[in-house]
Formats: sequence, C-alpha cells, structure tokens
Amino acid sequence: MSRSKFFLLVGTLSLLGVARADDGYRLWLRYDKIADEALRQSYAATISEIVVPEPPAQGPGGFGDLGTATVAAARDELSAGLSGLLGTTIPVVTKASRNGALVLGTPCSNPDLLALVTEADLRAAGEEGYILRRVAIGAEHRIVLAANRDIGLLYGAFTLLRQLETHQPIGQLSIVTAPKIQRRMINHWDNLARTVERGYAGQSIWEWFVLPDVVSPRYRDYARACASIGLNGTVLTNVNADAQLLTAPFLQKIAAIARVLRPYGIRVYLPVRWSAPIELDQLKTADPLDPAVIKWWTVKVAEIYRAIPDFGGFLVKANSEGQPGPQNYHRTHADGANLLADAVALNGGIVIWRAFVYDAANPDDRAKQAYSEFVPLDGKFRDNVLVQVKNGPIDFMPREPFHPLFGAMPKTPLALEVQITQEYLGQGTQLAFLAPMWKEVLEADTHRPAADTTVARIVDGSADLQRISAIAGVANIGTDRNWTGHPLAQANWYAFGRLAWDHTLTAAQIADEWTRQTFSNDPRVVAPLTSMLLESREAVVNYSMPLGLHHIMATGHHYGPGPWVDDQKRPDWNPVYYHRADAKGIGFDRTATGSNALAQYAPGAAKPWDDLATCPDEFLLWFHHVPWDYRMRSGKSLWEELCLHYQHGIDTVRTWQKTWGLLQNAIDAERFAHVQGLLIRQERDAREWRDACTQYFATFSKMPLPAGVEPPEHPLEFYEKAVLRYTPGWSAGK
Ligand code: BDP
Repeated sequence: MSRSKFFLLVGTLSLLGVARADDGYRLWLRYDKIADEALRQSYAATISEIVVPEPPAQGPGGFGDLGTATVAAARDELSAGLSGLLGTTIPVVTKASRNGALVLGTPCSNPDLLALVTEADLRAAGEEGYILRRVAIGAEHRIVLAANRDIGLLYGAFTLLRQLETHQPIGQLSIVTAPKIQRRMINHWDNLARTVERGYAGQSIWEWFVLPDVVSPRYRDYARACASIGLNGTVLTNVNADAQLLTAPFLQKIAAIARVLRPYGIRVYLPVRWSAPIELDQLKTADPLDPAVIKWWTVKVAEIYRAIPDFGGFLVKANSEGQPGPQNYHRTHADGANLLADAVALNGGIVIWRAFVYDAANPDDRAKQAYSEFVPLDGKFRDNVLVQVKNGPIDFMPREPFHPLFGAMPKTPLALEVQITQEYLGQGTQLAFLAPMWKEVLEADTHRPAADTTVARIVDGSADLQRISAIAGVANIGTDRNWTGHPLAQANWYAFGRLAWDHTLTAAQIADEWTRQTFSNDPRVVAPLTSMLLESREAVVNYSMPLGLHHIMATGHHYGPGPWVDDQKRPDWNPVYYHRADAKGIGFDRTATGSNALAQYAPGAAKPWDDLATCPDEFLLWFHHVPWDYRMRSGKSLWEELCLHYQHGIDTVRTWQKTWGLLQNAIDAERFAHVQGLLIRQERDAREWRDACTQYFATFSKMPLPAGVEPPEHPLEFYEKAVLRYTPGWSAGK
C-alpha cells in the first residue's frame, strides 16, 4: 500500500471511530482522542488550561501533607489525559489566564479558591475527598478542583477525566464527595518467588529479586490505576506469609515500592508470619505475652517505620489452614492482635486480623467456626485493630449468605474481605463480573436490633460509630500485559475500588462507566457489553453451584467440578461434606435439625431462611437438605430445577458468544479475539460442570434429565477420571 493510501485508510478508520489496536495495558485510563467532534469541541471550550499555583516558597502552609509529588501526579495525569482526550495540548500554568481555566488547590496552596467553595463543601470533602465544580466568575467560567489535602486533588483529577472518558456533560459539573470507607485496600496473595496464590494473570508484578536496584515502571502504572478508583492501601504479599519479608534487605525493597506508591496516596501494609521471631532470630517462642517476643516486635516495628515512615500496618492470618498463631501458645486471637497493635500504635499503624479460621479438630459445621471463635472476643481488641471477615462464612463461593460475624461484633470494627481474583468463579478464564455479588453482601441486612445495620453500614463504621473502617479485595493482578488475564476481569479491579469509595453505586453504573472507559462509548458496545457483565455472575452460579450449592469444585486448583471428591484429609475440604447428596435429597441442613448455623444470625435474618417455604431458592441447599421431589415455587421438582439451572447457565454463555460476535467491528481486534476465544472455553467449561454434576447427582436422585436439558457429552466416569493440569496459576503449587 502506498503511503498516501495508508494514511487515507487510517484517517477513514478513525473518522468512522473504528477502534485502534489495544493490548489492554492501559486499563480504563486510555485517554484516546474523543472521536465525536462536537463533543470534543464542547469539552475543549469548557477546559482551556490547567492551573496549578506555585506553592508558597516558605513558611507554613504549602501543599498538603503528602507534598508536591501528589500534586505533580494530579497535574501530569490531567495534562496527559486532557491533551489525549481533546487531541490538543492543554497547557499547565500557575495563574488562571483565560475562560475555562481548571484551577486546582487546597486551602493552603491556593487561598483564592476559598472564595469559590464553601466551608461546608470542604467539611464534606473531609480528608480524602474533593470538590469539582464549574463556577461563573463574571462573564467567565472556571472549573474548580479543591480539596483539603493533595490526595483529594488527585482523586478529583481522575474523576474529571472519567467524566470526559464516559462522555458526561460537564457544563453543570458539581461534585462534592468523600469516601465512605477509610482504608480501601488491595490484598496481594503474591509470594516472594513471584508465584501468586490464586493468581491467574501471570507472575507477581513485584520483582523482589532485583528490587531495590530495579524499580519497574509498572509500579507507577499500578499506582495510577489504584488511585484512579480511590484505593489507598496495599498488602504487597500473601497472607500465607513468609517471615523473610521482615528482614532488612526486604524492608529496603519494600521501601522502594512504597516510594513509588506514596504520591498516589497508597500506603504499604505487610502480612505477618506469626513465627517470624523464631524463624528470623531464633527466639524460643512466639507467645504474644512473652516479654522477649513483645520486645522483638517493638524493635522490628521501629525498623519498619525507619524504612517506610508511612507504613500502614499488619495483616495477619493466624491459626488458620496450618499457619502458626497465638493459639499455639494457648493465647487468643485478641492477645496476638493486641501485641502487634501496641507495637504499631505509636506510629499510627493498625492491625487487620483475619477471621478466616476453621479448625481441623473441630467437628462442628465449618460455616459456624469463625463466629464461635471471634464473638467471645468482641470488645477485647485494641482501638487500632480491625477484624477482617470474608463476605460469606465458607470461602468466596459463587454465592453465600453474608457472614454471621457482621451481625455479631458491635464493639469491633469489621473489615469486609472480598476476592477480586475469581478463585471459584472461573479464575482468569471465565467472565464473571463481581460487582453484583459484592452489592448483594453490602446491602444484606444483618437485622441486628438497631436502626440500620446492613453489612455496608457495619463495614463503613456508621452503624456503630467505629473509629476505623476498611474493605479489602484480594487482587487479580499479575504480569500479563493486560494485568488481569481475562480482558474483562479488569472490570472487577475497577468495581472493587469504586464500591470501596462509594458502596451505594449500583453494579449497573459501574459496569457502564467501566465499559465506556475501557472499550467504547458507542451505544452498540455499551448496552450489550454491560448486559453481559451484569448477567455473568449469576450465569456462573447457575452452571457451577446453583440453588445454594457450594464448595463442590475440584481439589487443589479449584477450577471445574469435583462433587464426588471425598478423599481429602480434612472432612471440610471434601465437596461431599457440603452437598450431602443421598437417596433422599441434597443440601446442608443448617437449621435446628442440622448444624443450626442459622442460630448465628439475628432472628430477622434467620427467619426467612429457616423455613423451606420462605427460603429463597438461591440459598435453599445452603440451609436445607431438600428431597429430590420437593415442589419448588416454579412448580417443578428440585431435581428438575437443579438440572435446568445448569442448562440455563450454559444458555446464557451462548447468548454472550452471539452478542460478543456483533462487537467485532466496534472494538479493537486484539481484545475482540481474546474474549471470543475465552467465551468458547467458558461454554465448554459450563457444559462440563453440567454434565459432571447432573450425572453425579443422578446417582442419588435416580431421576432422568428433565426436558430442556441436553444429554451429557461423556459418561460420569470420564469426568471423575479427568485430571486437569496446568491451569493458570498452576505453578503456585495449589
Ligand atoms: C482460600 C484459598 C487459599 C487461601 C485462603 C485464605 O483457597 O489459597 O490461603 O482462602 O483466605 O480461598 O487464607
């Protein structure tokens, strides 16, 4: 092709708005030139320059406590973003010189701003929020971006860019916002050898071996992405922690990462291996009440703060799944947490103690054990301790009722832990947009006898006026060029941050804004892609663990079906423990005739679940052992409904294959082809779930497949014998 023909083609394609090549690296921060000329012009007429006043040379004041690096990050993001989106360089100046100036500042960096925002605005913006507003000054307009601290300016900058990237009108722009939850944390389950436990997107992004000498540019892009959705904390490595992390060489490596993250308002936290004093310094014990142990931690914490002055604190998995902990010394979780809490208190650090515990020696229903261990400790933790609770009582299953601890520890700040990485929902291979699942738990009513005790209000601290609040998401990030393996799994990282900032956003709003930023504002893309996202979690539930079934996946890698598994050393690691299928029926009786896990919920929450007639279908087999021929609300038998749910899940995936196919000319070829291939795999996996589970359960029900369910591809033995190897994340050794 001749040069001129080539440019003609490129020009025509961009006029048509045909998408450019995209490998997904830029996530939702793409900043491509807005193709709609009229819209672009209207934005360009509204924003003409970026005004970042010089900080006062001396004296008190100046920029806020994070320093000018944060302001520089906001300025650079705005400059790159606006210039990209508007297709022309938007100048950065120190004084407003024309109509449409975008003026940034905190009350101390730019006192003139105070004339444009009110005291009430600033109060509402709080420590991390901001005010973003278009105001008239005489015949001119300004866009004001004001905050009490520099970090608010950075968050506001990302919001302004999001408005443009999602094609929102900005003529009447007026936003005053503050995060509802204080500590919005991402938890990496990354190991020091760069494998990632439950990671499906390559290796760990943290290059421990070459740090601190080599500081990957990727860390900054990670920080930008996290800050753009308001995340402000990161636990760099696995909760199954390695004591080496606390050695001097590692602290230098961590400090180098912290330096990159700091301007973006992201604090580093570290996981603790309880036996670190023994492993690193040959102490005889790790008993939390032993003076030598207390001293060890005090000295270690001082060393950490010397290396990382804004260190956030510790995350602890103790006496869980074989990890050591204070119970090894007949002490309680509170004894352990309080030791560390005292050690970090001086520097304003916190301790996040995980409630994910269940004991091999305890014969009681696993779903009950965390409650039994932690409720007696309510009120016994120091002020700077949070207890981190998974969304449900088992373990990030496709659907669980909310964890009963949320309704039972009013004297303890409770952090919500969700899993962004889709360990039990198709990992990095299947589409499962998780915002609807997280909304379900956040909106769940614990029915504590107080006015409003939804999980969201417990977690954000408003229900019990807690001093600290936190939410954590287990990361789905790795070294894959697109960060998350599945191109659409980026939406889960995004959704987690958005909900952490404001849990009242709807899943639909989040899906809409993510799609517009990450793919296109073209209505031919937005409507179909958002509906795929919004259907996806339920589809995975339907084809894998419908009607309240849980933990029936294959052992080890947890990908695919394994309802027959009963050879694991612990009873509660076996799927048969959970589904309890027999000649009579299927499901785990958690009512008073069974494990009575229901008694751990307040009566208002438990009552509808307790009665088979009122228990919603989605939790039926979670709480009840139900006869195969039980008449469901639909009029069909339980057996028929079960089989039809599996089929329905597959049918939904098939509709996405068609929907996605229609996007071919509306999005870039690379991501189009990648998702297209993954949907083929997802449909096949869904069929495998159906064929394996329905045939296995038929050995108990002795009933034929109902009309509408396709016959299985292979006999049951085929699925039972199949060994799935080399799933993504396989090298993590699980
Ligand atoms: C389970 C994972 C396991 C984690 C554990 C945890 O399978 O790899 O270590 O949770 O949260 O979901 O500690």
